[in-house]
Amino acid sequence: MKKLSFLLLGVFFAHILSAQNYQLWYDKPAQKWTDALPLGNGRIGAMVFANPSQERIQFNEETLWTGEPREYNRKDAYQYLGQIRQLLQEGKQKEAEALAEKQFMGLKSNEGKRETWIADMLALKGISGNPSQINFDDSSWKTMTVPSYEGWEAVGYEGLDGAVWFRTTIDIPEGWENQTLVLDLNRIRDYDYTYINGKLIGSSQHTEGRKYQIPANTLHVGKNLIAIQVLNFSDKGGIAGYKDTSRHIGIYPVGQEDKKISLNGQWKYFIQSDEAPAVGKYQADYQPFGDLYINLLHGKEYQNYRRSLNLATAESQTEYSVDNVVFKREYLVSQPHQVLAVRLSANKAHQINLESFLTSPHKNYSFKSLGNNTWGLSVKVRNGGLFGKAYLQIQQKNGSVEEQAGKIVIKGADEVVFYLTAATNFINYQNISGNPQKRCEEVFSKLKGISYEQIRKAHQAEYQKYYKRFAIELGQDAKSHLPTDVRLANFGKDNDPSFAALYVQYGRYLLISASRAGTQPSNLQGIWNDLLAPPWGSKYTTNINAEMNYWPTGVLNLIPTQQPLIQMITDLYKAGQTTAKNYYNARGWVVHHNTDLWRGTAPINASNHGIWVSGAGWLSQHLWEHYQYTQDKEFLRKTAYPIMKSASEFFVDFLVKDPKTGWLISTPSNSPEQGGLVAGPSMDHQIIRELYKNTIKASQILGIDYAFADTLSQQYKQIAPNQIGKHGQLQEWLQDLDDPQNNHRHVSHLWGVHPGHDIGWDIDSTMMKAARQSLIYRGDEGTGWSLAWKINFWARFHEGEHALQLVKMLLRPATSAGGSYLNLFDAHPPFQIDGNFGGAAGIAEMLIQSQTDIIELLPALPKDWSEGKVKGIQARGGYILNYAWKNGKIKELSITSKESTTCKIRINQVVHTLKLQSNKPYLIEF
Ligand code: FUC
Repeated sequence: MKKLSFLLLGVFFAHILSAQNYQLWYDKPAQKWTDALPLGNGRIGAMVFANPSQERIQFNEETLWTGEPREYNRKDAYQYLGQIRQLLQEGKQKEAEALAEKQFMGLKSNEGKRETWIADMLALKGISGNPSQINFDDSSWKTMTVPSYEGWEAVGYEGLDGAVWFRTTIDIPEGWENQTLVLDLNRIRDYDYTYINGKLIGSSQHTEGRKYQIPANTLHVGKNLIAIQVLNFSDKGGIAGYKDTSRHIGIYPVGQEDKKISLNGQWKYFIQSDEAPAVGKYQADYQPFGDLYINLLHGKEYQNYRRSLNLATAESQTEYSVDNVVFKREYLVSQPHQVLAVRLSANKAHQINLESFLTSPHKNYSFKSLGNNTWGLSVKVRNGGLFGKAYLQIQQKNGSVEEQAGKIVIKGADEVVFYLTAATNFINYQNISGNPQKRCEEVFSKLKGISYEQIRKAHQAEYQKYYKRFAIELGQDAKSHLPTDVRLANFGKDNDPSFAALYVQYGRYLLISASRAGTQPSNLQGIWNDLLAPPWGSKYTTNINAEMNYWPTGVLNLIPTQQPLIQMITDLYKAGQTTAKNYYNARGWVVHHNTDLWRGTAPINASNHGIWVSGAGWLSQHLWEHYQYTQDKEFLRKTAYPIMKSASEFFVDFLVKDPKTGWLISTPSNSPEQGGLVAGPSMDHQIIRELYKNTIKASQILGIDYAFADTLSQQYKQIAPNQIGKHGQLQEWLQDLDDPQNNHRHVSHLWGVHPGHDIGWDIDSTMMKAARQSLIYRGDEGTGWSLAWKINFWARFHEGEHALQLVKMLLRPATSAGGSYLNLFDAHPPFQIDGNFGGAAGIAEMLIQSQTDIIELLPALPKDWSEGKVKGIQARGGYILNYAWKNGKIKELSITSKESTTCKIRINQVVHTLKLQSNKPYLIEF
């Protein structure tokens, strides 16, 4: 090793930044939402479909959710804690869960009057005649495709909850009249009243498994009428049939399913009511806002199509030609100017002719002109207190703008720029008295006299403040001439390391776009959501997903994007104190397995997985990590420590002594999200140990609270330790219950390997081996986020080839198993953004680790990545590193420390001790 001159190294790394031109690009427009390209400024999110004749930009404003500030906690839940614990200790899990379900869950939002509404629907309110009867005239009814597994949402009825009648006919063949027949409808959401030839033959309130025996003499040879009244209260509705769409719904003689006459097809339908009574919900859902449509009035045939997203500039672009005119669209969402901007231009004058309008999936919306080339979209969510406004303004060069039949019509323009902003009445989780109109007006008043180019420049400068902190190259960039969907399809078989580098930068891009200072944290879908009933409410799941979203922040040099998470933790620290008191009569704060915009902290969903007590412990780790990477003592003193201390106080009060082992255990709780309600899941103990360890260290650094730190040290030693079970595995539970066949997506008991550091090669290699064995039993397959987590585990085991195998599984085209959609959004499936962030962080974990007191360079490098460079990668302790490697060996390295210190670093298998001066790069060549 020799020291290198700064100049040389500068030259060496200079090109890595300039050469970085990571783009997602395609040679065809988006068909599906998950083909569209995402843009965002942390607050406004946009999905660009880029169809030549009809541009659709679906957009979000991150504070539009259902719900409103309300009480989420049961006041007296604590009274039942002792009984629940006792039942668990006696091995009566089901009884404990039943009691907890009744007395220990959070409070739901108000229910509507379901009985009255059902009675009205059954009495045929809102309908003339009786659709169940043969002689009913349905000639004016429309048709719908039946079944639709994803609900009538999937066939054009987004947001519909209510009562819908369906009618169809079936021809019964000769010989079936005397047989017992089965009507197989399988899944209907939620209730059905099913009639054949006017006679009620079945009704069920269970979603799954409808198979009705048809009474004799109900059907006759020839044409028969089937009429079904479906009542749906929330989420997906209608006749859903089978998930395996090759299985049809239909009728068959008992025992002869192979003779089934299919009922799949177009059915007549009529919406009797779209006002289903509200369903009580534990937590709220993130909502879509609206869609900007721009219909281009040019020929339909196009050539030379290309749409792209440039990660270095956070801009999307579409180009194509129609009748020898080249059309171009540029799109960005600006943080400094708080607008989505779309510029349309052409290479010939007067070519832009279009119609445009805003629309929304919310039932309650309106779109109207506000004068001065400005239009407004108003939306109001159905279940809750939030409403929003989006303002659209148009600037054009030449041509004319007018409004015709509710559409903006532009003729003969050379160039058109659309500016869109949006806001809601949300101020914070306790206050919804904001004025969205005023917020939109303020944004637009700041656009006066400013050109698109100025907005673009300011946008790039602001975005690049974050993006350019880090750069990466893996191998040669040999495949970027291929469209992204082709690279995705080939990644598993090709050696395309540069695609993994692009994926890292895409993860950083998504995080910057979803999480800027002053905004809400990235939720399950970042800020991108087109559904009124998104999967898992598109909220914050704290038993892995919310945390995974922020794994890249330290190592990939995006600390500023953590601010929204830190703000949410600060809110939860307040909200969670009430829950700690009401449920556990404990000091401190607690968060169970989910939270939402309203900072719900009480248990939700069901007692078998909703009562998981370690959310605050895990979230507190992010505060400590923030300090680790920044060495910001003010942050530690003012923000992190009080919250960490309070989280620790909760566990000091909450942990109980297990009468059998004498250890301190966490009870009641759960090992997410399996095994039911238990006493003492390993994950909890790992999280609590880590929390205590970090809180003790923080108190030492700050020189405060020694007595409290001492209490934590005493308890630390008594917490149930990690244990190795009979299969050589790390036990997931206090008892040796693990099933080696269990391939559940959660791998919670390995929390101590990653993201925690309760288990490690440096701590106890026997325990590390047991953890590795558990991961082998669990298998590689999993949902998107599970694959991403496993990259991180294999990196921590120092097994680069296995980690790469998981990278390849995450970067495979989405199927019913986890992977990636065409726009490289992570597929759980469905879309869930955590895998993008966990995957990017996992790749970083293969290139650097710093959870021990030695920084490890290239700890899990696979052979295919034998050459590469990183610039601006971070290590705990306040270090920023640039390094390059060839043949798997570090060649050049520069390391800068925030403080003057001595640092240990493993380079090419050798540990070096470096004396560093604050902010002075230390340069080495090998
Ligand atoms: C947990 C996971 C699911 C999903 C959901 C958002 O419930 O078990 O897989 O990620 O969160």
